[in-house]
Amino acid sequence: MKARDRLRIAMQKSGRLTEPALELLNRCGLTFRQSRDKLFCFGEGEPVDLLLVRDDDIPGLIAQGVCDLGIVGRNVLDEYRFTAGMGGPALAEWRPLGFGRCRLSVAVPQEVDYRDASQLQGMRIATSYPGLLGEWLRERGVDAGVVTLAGSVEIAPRLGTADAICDLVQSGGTLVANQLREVDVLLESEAVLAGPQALPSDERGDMIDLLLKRLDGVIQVRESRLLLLQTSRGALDAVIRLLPGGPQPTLLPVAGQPDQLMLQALCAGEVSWRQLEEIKKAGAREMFVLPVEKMLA
Ligand code: PRT
Ligand code: ZN
Repeated sequence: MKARDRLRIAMQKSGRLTEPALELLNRCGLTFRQSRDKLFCFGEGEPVDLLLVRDDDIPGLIAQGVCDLGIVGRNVLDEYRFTAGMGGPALAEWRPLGFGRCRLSVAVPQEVDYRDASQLQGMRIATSYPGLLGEWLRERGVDAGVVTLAGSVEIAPRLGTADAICDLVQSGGTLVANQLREVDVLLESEAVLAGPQALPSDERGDMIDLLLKRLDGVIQVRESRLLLLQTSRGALDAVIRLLPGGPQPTLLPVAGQPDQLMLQALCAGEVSWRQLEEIKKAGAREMFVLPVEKMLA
């Protein structure tokens, strides 16, 4: 096989997305031998290699055709579209991956009153996302100064170099520590599988197709929960009405208790404490929520 007959995926070399991205690829049956410089990882079983780079470089590598796919934050992908990638080949978000969740938000000093974006008029806003922020301000007809910083955006208001910031927020702890208040969300972000708009029409297209199918299976299992509970026959309808979405539940008799049933339901997504409490109120007991390891329908 010639080198470029192999699929090449770009991912973050060292950062928040590295571990979960590798774990996801492993779950898809891909394993890698790391090279000594740790830039390139050769795929062992399948013809899929990894390029380990800074996350900011990933969209460009896909646009240039150096890599076929990339695992990157939506924030980075969308920022690229409005800056370096403008006018270049369009990139697509192939799948949301469910990790690296955060949001790109505007925050102002705690004492500043904020009702809507119009109050940012004439302000200086520090950010590492000038493309996304500029677009957001334009859509709202707000004329504000965008101060582009590579990092430590959150201290700009205290230093007097900006009046507000636009940065990634996860727990909100960084904002609180810097006496800032989150006031508007520009983008809900998570890691995504990014690629070109259209699949290549050669073997690599088929490999991407195969990888997407495995990925869908892995994501579906990861988000599935098995709910087990006991209920009386009388309460069954009420209990079933409260079950989170998923296929029809399975019912089994309980030995020695003809009025009782054991119910088993596959749920698409997390089952919250509140949902459990509601189901219990409807008459269920002995409830268990279990993760699903593998699934073959
Ligand atoms: O070296 P390289 O350029 O590859 O790494 P990096 O430093 O640019 O990226 P890294 O590893 O910090 O983040 C990679 C991606 O993780 C981001 O592009 C986001 O898609 C995602 N992500 C998820 C986050 C966060 N959560 C996050 N909390 N990226 C950054 N943060 C920072 C944020 O900038 C702020 O400083 O954490 C702080 C806020 O966190 P809280 O919890 O205090 O709100
Ligand atoms: Zn980065």
